[in-house]
Amino acid sequence: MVKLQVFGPGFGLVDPSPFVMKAHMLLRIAGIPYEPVRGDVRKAPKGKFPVIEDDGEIIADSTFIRLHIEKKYGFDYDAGLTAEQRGSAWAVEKMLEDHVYWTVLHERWLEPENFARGPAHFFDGMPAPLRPLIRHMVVKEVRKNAHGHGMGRHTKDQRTYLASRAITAVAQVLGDKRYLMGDKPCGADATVYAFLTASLCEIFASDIRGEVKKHANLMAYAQRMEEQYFPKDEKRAA
Ligand SMILES: N[C@@H](CCC(=O)N[C@@H](CS)C(=O)NCC(=O)O)C(=O)O
Repeated sequence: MVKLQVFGPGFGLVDPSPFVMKAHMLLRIAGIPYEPVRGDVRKAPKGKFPVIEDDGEIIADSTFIRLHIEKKYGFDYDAGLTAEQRGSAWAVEKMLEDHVYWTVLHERWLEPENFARGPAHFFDGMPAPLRPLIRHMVVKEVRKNAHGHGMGRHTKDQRTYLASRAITAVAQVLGDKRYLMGDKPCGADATVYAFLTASLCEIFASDIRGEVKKHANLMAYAQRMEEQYFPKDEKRAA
């Protein structure tokens, strides 16, 4: 069975990482049985999760996981879509992974109150005397990465503006459809679900959550996807 290496449930979510949630969804949409296993991200081939192991093959990165599923299992996530829809779906996905991801990351890791509520606890298992040092080092690394990406160079208002434009764009593309591109899920729905759910996480003080809540269609979508792909019992177990 496919093994999906994950951080494991956290922040009331199936996984604190939107990219790991996306991988869960990709496997579920394709109907591939899999087992989530907690791994050590430092040992991941690209130093990031998600990673899957499939019959001895290791695939790192959510997009390459999608491509692997398409190739190995002959599952076309975007079957039935026009070329224009395929292009739009891909663009929506990459927009979320660029602007919304880095804004969520910034809110969670680089706003001290949010950090204390969430990511700080990732280090609770470490020896107490080392904990503050390790937290400090990891936050420094996150800040460096956000700066390197570019989103970390903006003001908070500018980041929120860019994220809110992305969220509005998703709402505009979704309209009153059941899934992003129509009446069946496509590849980008895995990403849309993952990033909306991450943005809506209740434990953080978040401007992005407020932006998502402005769109009734996105709220209904997130709930529908949750009920369809992450039934309540399983969520509670998480
Ligand atoms: N491009 C990657 C991004 C994955 C990613 O950024 N994962 C983050 C968690 S959200 C991670 O594992 N970070 C660990 C680290 O940077 O040390 C994908 O699509 O899978």
